[in-house]
Amino acid sequence: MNATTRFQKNVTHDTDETEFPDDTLGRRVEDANAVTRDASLRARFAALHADARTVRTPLISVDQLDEKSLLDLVLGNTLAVEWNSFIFPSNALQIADKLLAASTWGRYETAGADGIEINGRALFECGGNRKCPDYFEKALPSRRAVRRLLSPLTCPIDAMQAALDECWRPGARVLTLNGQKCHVGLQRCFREGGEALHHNDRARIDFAHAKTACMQFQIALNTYLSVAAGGELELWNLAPPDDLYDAARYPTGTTYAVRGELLPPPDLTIRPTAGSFILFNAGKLHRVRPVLGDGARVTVSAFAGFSGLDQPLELFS
Ligand SMILES: O=C(O)CCC(=O)C(=O)O
Repeated sequence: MNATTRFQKNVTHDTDETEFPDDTLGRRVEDANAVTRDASLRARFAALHADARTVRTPLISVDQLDEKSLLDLVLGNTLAVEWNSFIFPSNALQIADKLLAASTWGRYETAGADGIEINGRALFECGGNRKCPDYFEKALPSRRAVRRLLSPLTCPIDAMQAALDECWRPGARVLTLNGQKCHVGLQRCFREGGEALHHNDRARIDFAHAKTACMQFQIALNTYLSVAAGGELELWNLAPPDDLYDAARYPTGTTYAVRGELLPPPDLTIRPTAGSFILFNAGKLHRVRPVLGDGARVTVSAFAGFSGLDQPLELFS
C-alpha cells in the first residue's frame, strides 16, 4: 500500500484531528516550510528589484559601439547594448557553418547545462583547479585556429576585442591569470530544447583569484551567428547578493541556476538576430529561453571583467 492510499483511508474520520502516518505528516510540514521559504525569497527578490536604480533605456541599439553606450552599460543606465549589423548576416551564417563543421564540439560538464553544445573551454568549468591545464594550454592555440579556419572572414572574437579596445579608454585585453592567457571565444550551439536557466556569472566565485576578486562584474559579450525559433535572451535588473542567489538555487541537478518562479517578470526580452553583438551585465540575472524546432542558435561568447572606469576590460570565456 502506498502513502497516498493510506492517507485516503485515514481521512474517513470526519474530524480535523486526522491521524496521518508519520511520513505524510512530516512531508506536509516540510511542504509548508518550503512554501514559507519560497514566499520570503520571492519577497527578497521583489524588494531588491523595487530598490534597483531605474534603467532609463532598457536597450540601446547602436550601429557602431561607442564609449557612451559602454559607459551607459557599466553605469547601469541600460540593461543591454545591441549592435545589429556587427557582422553581415550572410557572413555570420557562413562563419556558423564553418565553426559547426569542427570535430571538437562537446558539451558543458555542468549539470543542467549539458543541453548546450560548446567548442572550447569555459573558465567556470575549471572548478577549484587553479592550474586547469586543459583550459590554459589550449587558450591561445584554439583562438588562433579559429582565426585561421575563418580566414578571409573576420574572426568575431577579434572584431569584438577591437571594438571594445577602441571604445574603452584604458583598453581591452586578454585576461592573464597566474601568467597564463585565458581562452576568449567560447562557441555555443543551442538546438531544440537547449536553454540557459536563470543565472548570473561571477568569475570571482567560479575562479577565485586576486584579479577576479577585483572585478565589480563581468560584461557578457555574445555574437549571434545563426538564430532559431525561441532562444530569446531575458534580462533582469537584478544583481542578487551571493546569499540570496545560493538560497534560490535549484537544490539538485541544475544547481548553477536559480529557480525562475521566485523572480519577477524579466525587464527586457531580446530576440537576437544573425550577425548581432549583444553586451549586458552578466552579474545581473539572465536566461536563454528554450530553442524550438530544428534551427541552431550559434554564438561566440566571452566576458569582459570590469574592475573600474580607469581599468582595462579583461577578456575571458
Ligand atoms: O546566449 C545568450 O544569449 C546569453 C548566454 C549567457 O547566458 C551568457 O552569455 O552568460
